[in-house]
Amino acid sequence: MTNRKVYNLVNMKNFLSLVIIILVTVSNVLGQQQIQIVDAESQSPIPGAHILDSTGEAISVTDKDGIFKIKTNHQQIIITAVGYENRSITLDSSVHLIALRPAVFHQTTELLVVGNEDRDNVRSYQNQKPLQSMDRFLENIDGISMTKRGAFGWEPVIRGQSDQRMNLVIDGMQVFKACVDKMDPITSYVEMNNLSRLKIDKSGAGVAENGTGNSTVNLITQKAGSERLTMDLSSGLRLPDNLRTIQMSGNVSDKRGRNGVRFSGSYKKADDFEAGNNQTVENTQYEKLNLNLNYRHTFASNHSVELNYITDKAYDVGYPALLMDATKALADIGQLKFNFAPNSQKFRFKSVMLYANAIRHTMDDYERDVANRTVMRGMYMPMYGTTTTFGTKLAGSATVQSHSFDWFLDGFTSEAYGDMLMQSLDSSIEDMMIYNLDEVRTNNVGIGFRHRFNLSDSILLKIEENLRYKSLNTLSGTHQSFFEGLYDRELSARQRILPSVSGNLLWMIDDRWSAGTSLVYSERMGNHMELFGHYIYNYTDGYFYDGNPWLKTERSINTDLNITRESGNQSFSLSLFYKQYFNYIDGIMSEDLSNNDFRFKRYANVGDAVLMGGEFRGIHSLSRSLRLENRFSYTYAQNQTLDEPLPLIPPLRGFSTLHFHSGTFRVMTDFEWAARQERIAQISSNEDATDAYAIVNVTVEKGWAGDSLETVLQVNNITNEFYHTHTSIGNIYEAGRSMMLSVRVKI
Ligand SMILES: [Cu+2]
Repeated sequence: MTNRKVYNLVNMKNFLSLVIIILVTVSNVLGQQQIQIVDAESQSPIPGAHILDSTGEAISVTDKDGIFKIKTNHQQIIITAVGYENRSITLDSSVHLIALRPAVFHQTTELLVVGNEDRDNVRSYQNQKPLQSMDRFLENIDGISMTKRGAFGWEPVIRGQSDQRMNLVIDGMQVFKACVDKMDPITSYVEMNNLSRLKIDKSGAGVAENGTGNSTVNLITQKAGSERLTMDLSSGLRLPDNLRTIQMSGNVSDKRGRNGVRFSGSYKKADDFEAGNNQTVENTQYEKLNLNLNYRHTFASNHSVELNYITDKAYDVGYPALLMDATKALADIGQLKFNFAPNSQKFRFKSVMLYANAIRHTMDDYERDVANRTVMRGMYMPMYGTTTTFGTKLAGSATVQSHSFDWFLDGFTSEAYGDMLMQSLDSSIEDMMIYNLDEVRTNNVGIGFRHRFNLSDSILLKIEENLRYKSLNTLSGTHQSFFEGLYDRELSARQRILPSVSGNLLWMIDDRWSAGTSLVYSERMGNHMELFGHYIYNYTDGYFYDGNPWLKTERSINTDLNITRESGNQSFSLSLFYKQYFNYIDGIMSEDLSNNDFRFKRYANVGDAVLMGGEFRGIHSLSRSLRLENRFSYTYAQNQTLDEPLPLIPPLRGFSTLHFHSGTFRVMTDFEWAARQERIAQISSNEDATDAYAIVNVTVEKGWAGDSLETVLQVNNITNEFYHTHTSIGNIYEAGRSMMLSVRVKI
């Protein structure tokens, strides 16, 4: 080797060392890592978030893109931002993105009820019990009541508003009932073992996403996880109604967690139940099968694709409050969703979803004594209904001139059909077919925006707006000419542009107290039944209803106020609301068509209505093993034009639960009560007053072998109270004392 070569090599070594030294120095000085803070739900950046060290000292704050820079030498930091839950994290060089979960109160009356996760969160509801039905679960949430027509398919009502005045969606998907008598509320398509979270927006302030400004319940289903293999099996028997249940769910995934499959299934069958007077309530039996399959693939780029399918079959469902029973109710609900990995581009997609669902419903009165009933005497009237819906939902965020906002696009098209065959017992009278809905098509497309403004360290303002185009039409010539004849005018597709807007102010007074207020303006076009329904029997007032395609849009303004206090082991929340409706849509009598046997109403804009009330919720940890929850809700609702209460409004009611747990032994005692309801509708409906009641339920759970085996004993209505709720149509009595034993195995 020549000297020159040795010299060069030494030089090269020095040079390399120098490069390494420079690189190390640069990475120490400049190499502060850039980390972005984003919203866990929308993935949009969170500006103004504070980064605190482990002593609580502020060390940085995020810029308008949610970005801050920090040395990543394994230090512990705490991130705080208005409207989000604090998050503590240990930094290392792999951390580039931190997602914050929106606080429970970030929408003043938005409530996130945890279905199957986080059992020990002071903010979450604990009233969930294994093998509880979705109906019971919903009924115990403050501000929600259930309209009942027997043992099955209760219809949720938020703050006195149901059906067309609220949004009920599954993973954000629009699903329309196929039964014109509302026997098939879509809550029945998600079983408790497939529920991840229940997102309840009581005020409807989340208009960007909900599209309407209506109160919203979103049933969020469980998705495939990265667990290699888990399995959960349970089975139970309840007496005296012989409810038999078998449920299973499981998850499998490959080693790297890139492909995951989750499946769940349940089968239930029940006979007639007994009321508190030990009498059997006829026609309360049911049988139901539900299956769900979810597949998720995560790409190397961290984008992911999900495929979800739900099928639900209910057979022989008795409806004691109605004229007939459901013989078959079928639902197929499918969804394909693409989730984009978070990035910091100026315009970005969060998710794109395509969905389709088909609901079919068959009901008849072949099991009923039609010769001796008061309505539709002397004839059978089997009915069939179907809805088919296709839709898409897109979500993302964008930054325009340093202003960041979330955007939502939503579109669907749905077709509804319903018929009724009248078969007279008198064979000389020919059968007659009536079309309740014939090729009635709903088209909807909407765009929504959500803006957040941090007015100060502790005040967050949220503005949301949505603009929708909705059209309703019937493609059937005969159905069209029926309405043209009834109203004596020419009918074309009914279409509307519907704006809705909300403002939401949140004030984090200190680290325990927060207050919020919101204002929502909303416009609603009548739905397919209100515009194009024909000869639809309403069980609450005994009238047959005809639609009115020329209804004006119903408008509403909702204000609400919320105060929440949360500390380590106490939390309480008080919400008050006031909602004013204009052009309220309801049925009015049409004397020209009515006679002694058949009484008819038509949908019309009847004037103004007002709803107000509130909810209180308190959760107290009394000791390490004792926890008390108290909930109350009250709604006052008045039809201002008729000057009488609106129908089917629950009275003051409450729910208290005492939880005791010691190791794997748990006892929950519920005390459920309602005051007497004397505010009844007698002009627009034919309600009667309902007495007060109180019942006690006890659940005892014991885990064995490290909680992998669990036994549950549930005794409901211990005192065998004979009662019914005000929202039970036809005053059908509730179940008396019942006892259920179930076993659950987790692998
Ligand atoms: Cu039905």
